Parts: sequence; structure tokens; C-alpha cells
Amino acid sequence: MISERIINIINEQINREFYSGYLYLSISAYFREIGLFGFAHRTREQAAEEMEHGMKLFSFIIDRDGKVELKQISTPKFEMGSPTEIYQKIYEHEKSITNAIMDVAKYAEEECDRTTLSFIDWYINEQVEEERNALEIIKRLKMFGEDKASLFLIDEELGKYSRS
Ligand code: OFO
Repeated sequence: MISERIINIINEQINREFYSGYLYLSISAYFREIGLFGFAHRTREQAAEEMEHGMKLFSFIIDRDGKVELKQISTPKFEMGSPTEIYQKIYEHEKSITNAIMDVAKYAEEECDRTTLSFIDWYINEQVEEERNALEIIKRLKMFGEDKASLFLIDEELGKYSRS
């Protein structure tokens, strides 16, 4: 039997994942607006991934016979800047998501809820990848700079990203 406390924190996490989707979508729209189509593609794909993360949590609550509560999704308050600045903020955001996932694991541990622990493991591993992805882009932007030629090449590469 899954506790109310765990259901509540997972419902919060559904909201965070969909908010992440909104955040990436807003960034994607901005990149598109300024002509960085590869960056726009990469962040749009990330938005789709975040929606999938939210849906996975949604299904978990249903599978455990819990009550799904869909909370209001806030408008992303995100000041756009240079690609490096944007990716720094993305990295900070992903770290905050990792902390939230760790809280789910902590609650599950406290309650010896093995089912939730095993389920949330996937998210813990996923967050390693999400933080790494943001960091790698930051490192490349810092290494090669943000002049037009470098941005063009990084943009081309990000445009080839595929989730499969
Ligand atoms: Fe980018 O985070 Fe989902 O889990």
C-alpha cells in the first residue's frame, strides 16, 4: 500500500516534470526566434522527454491505485541570455530536479516502500544524464566560445540530436 505522503510528493513531481517541459519549450521558442535552430531542436526534444517523465509518474500513481492531482503549471520565469547563460540556468534547474527526486527516494526509504524506491531509481539515473548533458554543452560553449562560427557549428551538431 502506497502512503498519502508518497502520493503527494509524486504528484508534486509530476508538476515539476511538466513545468520542466514548459521551461524547455520556452527556451526552444527563444532559440528559434534568434535563429539557433539546432539549439531550438535540442531543447524541444528535451521538452518532449520531460512530458514523458511526467507521464511515467502519472502512470505509477494510477498503477498503485493512488489519486492523481494535476496542479497548476506555472509560466516559466526565465531570463534569456547568451546560450552559455541559458545552459547554466538549465544546469541549475536540473540540479534542483535531482534534489526533488532525491526527496522522493528519501521518503520511500523512510517508509520502507521498496516499490517506489525501485521505480524512482530510473529517475536518479536519468538525472545523472540530464545534468551531464547540460554540463557538456556548457563546456563546449566555454571551450569554443560564442562567436558566430563556433555557435554555427555547435548549433549544427545539436540539430542532429535524436532521442532514439
Ligand atoms: Fe530534466 O528532469 Fe525530468 O526527470
